[in-house]
Amino acid sequence: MSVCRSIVLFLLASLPVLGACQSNPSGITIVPRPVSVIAREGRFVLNSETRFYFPGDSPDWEMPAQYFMALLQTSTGFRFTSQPLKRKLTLPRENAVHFVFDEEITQPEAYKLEVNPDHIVIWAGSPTGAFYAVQSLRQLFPPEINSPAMRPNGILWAAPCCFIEDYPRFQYRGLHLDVGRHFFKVDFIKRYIDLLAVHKLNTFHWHLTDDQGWRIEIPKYPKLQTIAACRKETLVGHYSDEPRRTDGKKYCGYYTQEEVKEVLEHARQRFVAVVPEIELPGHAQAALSAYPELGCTGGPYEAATGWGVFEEVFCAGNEQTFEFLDNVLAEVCALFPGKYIHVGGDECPKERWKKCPKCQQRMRENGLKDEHELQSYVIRRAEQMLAKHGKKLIGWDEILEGGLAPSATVMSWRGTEGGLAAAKARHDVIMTPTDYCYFDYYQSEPTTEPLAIGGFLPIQNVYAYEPVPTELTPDEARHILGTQANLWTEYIPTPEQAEYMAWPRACALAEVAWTSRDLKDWKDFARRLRKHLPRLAAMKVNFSKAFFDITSTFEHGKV
Ligand code: TNX
Repeated sequence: MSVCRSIVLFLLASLPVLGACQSNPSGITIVPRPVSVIAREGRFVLNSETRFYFPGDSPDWEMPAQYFMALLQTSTGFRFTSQPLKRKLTLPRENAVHFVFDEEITQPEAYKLEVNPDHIVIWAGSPTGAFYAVQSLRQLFPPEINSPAMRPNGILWAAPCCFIEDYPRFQYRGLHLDVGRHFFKVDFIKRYIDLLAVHKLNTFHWHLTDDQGWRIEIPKYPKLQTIAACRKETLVGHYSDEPRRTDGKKYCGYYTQEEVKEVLEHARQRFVAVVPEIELPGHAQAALSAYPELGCTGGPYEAATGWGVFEEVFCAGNEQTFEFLDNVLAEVCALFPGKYIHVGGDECPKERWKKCPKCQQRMRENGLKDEHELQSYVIRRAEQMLAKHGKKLIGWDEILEGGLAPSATVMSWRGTEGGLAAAKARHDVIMTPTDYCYFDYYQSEPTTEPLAIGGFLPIQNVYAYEPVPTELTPDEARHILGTQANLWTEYIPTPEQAEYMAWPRACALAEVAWTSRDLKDWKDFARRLRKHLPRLAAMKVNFSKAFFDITSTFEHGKV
């Protein structure tokens, strides 16, 4: 192509795009759906001579470029060269992928992407946007590009020419993993984060402590590692099964601080924020097994071996509890660079507090009228502990019950009411209602599925989710930061099964979180997902095939 034509195309591509909502009948099948995709004639073919250029004045810009090159090199076997450039790109070079800083793109996660027959250009206002452009771009190549091993020769590494403009609907796009009920090793956590990033999800909520195990090393409290990280055995079958059976096998696991740092670095390179969760004042039985003086009765306690909600919680009348929480949260704040720390707050039975003289005294001294207010007192103190380290508190919607802590962000899980009330009170909200966001629920006919907790959440229900309740005024709606799906692991003992439950439902969640509301369309999503699943297959993801049951039923007109 002539230099002149390159310049003209380059300028053309920089013009605002008309018809942003145009449907996209081409072979371009990106998930989540971008704001605008314009298919053009021709294709770009990647080969061993392709070069990569990125802005040379910030190390962060090298990250998306290196990420993309590593991905391509693994599957194609090509060895590429990259080169930092001065800020302004004057002329796109031939057979090159250019990462270009564009100061006019002010939304930090937005990008523009142009594929031409002889070059590719990614424009973004920040490396994050460039990273998301890479995630779209990889979906233009054959699915084998995602392979973790080199593919045999003979694949034409071609991407169709197009111009894409894109930015997210919500700033918070999360996926959660419970490592308390079952423990997942660092390699799997990294892979989980990889898959989040592929789908432009930007937050990993790491549920690190629960009744059945404490999974993060806190050097100041070594018994959290030697005692609280283990349970003596695990329930077999469903928790409602009679008679109750256990496996008799000790079950242990925790992450060292070094391992946590390794995960955090991995997440940083994928522009994923990690929100750690330290459960308080409920779901604390494992912690109490190590430090029984923090419970109302003094114990003894042991980490739970089955599932459910347990009465043994942190004692809210005991000042030692607050000292412990302050020290633990200080270590957690020091380790995790993000702005949020999740402190749980859910499912905290109040039986112990009702009978505990210290708790009752605390209530009298502080003018708290009931145990719900005592729970709010605990959360408020946790908020102050976090504020010392410049962090913000997130809690499950139970934190509303005795009055909200002043700047708490609410994760609404028991339906949307909690989120609604919090947004009306001008608190930030993350929507994660069970009916749409609980990936521990069955996704297909239970008799054909591995044992799960119950419920029924097929992928089309996930897709149908609308996170902003209609009751909110536009001003209140601004407090809905986004949405998240949760993967509770009572019935998910292995990495394979965790993937099975998460994918492809998380593809639907990603589209709910990323794609503009007016572009959401189940039929179009289903068409793209059919093309997307081979990409997940190339990544060796153990995704569920339940989607095919649903779509074939749809196509045969039975639903
Ligand atoms: C409720 S969601 C819980 C979890 C369980 C989950 C099972 C939430 C804040 N608490 O402890 O694992 O249900 O679906």
